[in-house]
Amino acid sequence: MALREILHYPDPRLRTKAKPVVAVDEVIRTLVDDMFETMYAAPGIGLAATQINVHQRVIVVDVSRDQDQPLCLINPEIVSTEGSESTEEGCLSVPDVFETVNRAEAIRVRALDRNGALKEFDATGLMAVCIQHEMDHLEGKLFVDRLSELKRLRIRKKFDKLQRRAV
Ligand code: GNR
Ligand code: NI
Repeated sequence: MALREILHYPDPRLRTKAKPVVAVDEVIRTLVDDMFETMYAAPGIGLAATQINVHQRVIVVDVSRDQDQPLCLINPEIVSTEGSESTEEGCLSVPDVFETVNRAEAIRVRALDRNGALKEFDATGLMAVCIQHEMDHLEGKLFVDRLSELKRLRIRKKFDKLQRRAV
């Protein structure tokens, strides 16, 4: 297992659209293991492969309090949604920014597991929020894209400033 480096906003690689996984093989299982290690170390409740510069449709999630309920979703799809809810979100790729985002309240998800078996299940609460947040990453989308123009500009300025200071 290995820790992988997490890309930070406004890195243009975070804008890459991920490709479907063609075969759930040992290479993918190693990727999944590394993603869990990286997510738990951060620590975070979810991670998309996009964030470690791997542009394949793989996400990992663990919203349990004790961080002992790992969930790996390969080629995830949202087959239906219900309601809407606002939750304060953060992102490992956008450090120290927390803003309220509106998303579907309940979702039905279809995905392959780490053995390549097709699963379908319902998610609500933080699990639903996190899966939608991770699936956005696979499209090259960040939670800041879902904020008002004013808030997004403010965040962009802050990171541009930080980056200028780093050079
Ligand atoms: O660790 C994370 N916490 C979080 C909190 C509220 C809504 C979404 C998230 S996901 C985030 C980890 C991350 O950036 N995943 O892409
Ligand atoms: Ni994120």
